[in-house]
Amino acid sequence: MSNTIEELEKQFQEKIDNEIKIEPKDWMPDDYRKNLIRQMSQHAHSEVIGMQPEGNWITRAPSLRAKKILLAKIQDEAGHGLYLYSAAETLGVSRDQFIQWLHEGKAKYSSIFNYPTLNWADMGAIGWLVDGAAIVNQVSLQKTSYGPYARAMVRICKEESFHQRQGFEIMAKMMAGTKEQQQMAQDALNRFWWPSLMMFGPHDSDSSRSSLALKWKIKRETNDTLRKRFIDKTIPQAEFIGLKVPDPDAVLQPDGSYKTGPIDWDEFWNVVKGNGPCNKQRLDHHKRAHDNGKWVREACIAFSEKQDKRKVIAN
Ligand code: FAQ
Repeated sequence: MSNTIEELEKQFQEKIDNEIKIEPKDWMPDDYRKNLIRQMSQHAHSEVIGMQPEGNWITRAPSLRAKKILLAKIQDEAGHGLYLYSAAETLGVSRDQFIQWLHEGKAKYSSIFNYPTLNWADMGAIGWLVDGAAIVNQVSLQKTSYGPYARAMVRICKEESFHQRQGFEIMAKMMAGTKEQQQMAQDALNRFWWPSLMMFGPHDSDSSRSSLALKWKIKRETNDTLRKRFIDKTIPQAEFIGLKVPDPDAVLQPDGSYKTGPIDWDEFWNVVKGNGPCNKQRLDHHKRAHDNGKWVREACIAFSEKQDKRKVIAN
């Protein structure tokens, strides 16, 4: 006798409550699948669009060493996008569909990548702050309830922590340099601090997706909890190399954590709605690259079909 929806939902929630991973062929509620498709594809798009602000600086890196490291880092981000698209495809949506939703503006990517990178210090700020924020979020997501997403996160976190350190190294080097280099580092922190805090999403009270995502353990911790963890880790790092976060209200409390000032949520929603400084540029660039890569995709498919035919003949 087949199970009723209520029974299936109950069994599903029991698995989640008992920390048993949900795998692609398992039964899952439609809304669980939809929420995962949305979050995982947005996460994948963020990794890929996130290559653009840094890609802009490969040809202008100040040394061969810096160029090699930046190239490797950006290549890693492409890999993260690929793991995440593959993991998201296990939910029954094709890669082409994900890209189409991105191009039509139906899928989002992280707000942070709509800010421009003006000079080399911004490479330091992105690695240190943006990858630093991404890690805090992704370490938590290693325990997400969907198996393929959790496993992708484990690998991504290992690489992301190297990225964070390379960014901090750039900032530390600049702070040990000339007055002008120190000013550039401080200016980069001033511009990227608040957008990095916005990466964690709206306050918990305004986070429409959180309650179901937490019940289903897609998200393991709230936006504000993760944001606070990032703030408490990062302010001492800034101070250690002589930088100051651009928040006049930031105060160290007796328990070792920081009280901070208000985030400009109007700016956040404006960027999320497509009106940030680089939204149009980022999406146009992605569309152009996708169109230019059409012949490569076609050639790959033609090659794999040819290989398949050869196998059939050989057998
Ligand atoms: N930007 O209800 P919530 C990286 C949207 S990876 C744009 O709180 P949720 C690596 C949200 O989609 C960075 N939109 O939503 C790297 C929702 O809209 P919707 C990416 C945002 O999903 C480094 C609405 O606001 N990481 O950086 C943002 O429960 C360097 C309401 O929000 C991930 O994607 C935002 N910041 O929580 C690469 C991690 N925040 O869809 C290159 C996985 C919120 O209903 C270089 N994602 N929104 O229309 C998550 O953990 C969650 O999706 C959150 C948002 C925490 C981002």
